[in-house]
Amino acid sequence: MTVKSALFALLALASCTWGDSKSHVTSAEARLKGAPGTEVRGTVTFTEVEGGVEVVAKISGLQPGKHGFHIHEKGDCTASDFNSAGGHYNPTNEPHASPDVDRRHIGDLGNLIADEQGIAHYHRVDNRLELNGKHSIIGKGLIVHLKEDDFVTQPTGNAGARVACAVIEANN
Ligand SMILES: [Cu+2]
Ligand SMILES: [Zn+2]
Repeated sequence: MTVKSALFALLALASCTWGDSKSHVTSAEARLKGAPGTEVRGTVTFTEVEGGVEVVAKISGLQPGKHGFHIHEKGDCTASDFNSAGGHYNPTNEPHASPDVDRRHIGDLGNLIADEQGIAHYHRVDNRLELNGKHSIIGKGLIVHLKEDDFVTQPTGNAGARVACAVIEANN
């Protein structure tokens, strides 16, 4: 075990021991529901790893091309247009941006890229996502958009309609 991984394990343990009585969440899942008239489906997993949270997704039924992919502030997919999920998850009050810059919404995950068959694979280890603590993503919404996130337009990235929605649920 390296010093870094030992420290990570200790920190993870400490945040459980000293936090509330609930167990420390180490993974979560979001099962997407497509908007009416679409066939979008897929599962997204979130796993705590050294350096952040690993996000893995395989999503089908998309139009070929790029689709904005964000965590939104409310885990509520009840409205048919999924506007019930609110805006991008942004508890640190930062501008909308690419996931690869420091100042961004915590929920900014960039774009899914669907192939000619409408299937998108996504993999990222993200250093801003957390499964525990006050900025936890558990219980938040996950949205796939019709259009590409331009990383510039505030506060949405101009990604258009919401074609799929999920609630991020802890596995443990
Ligand atoms: Cu969004
Ligand atoms: Zn954003």
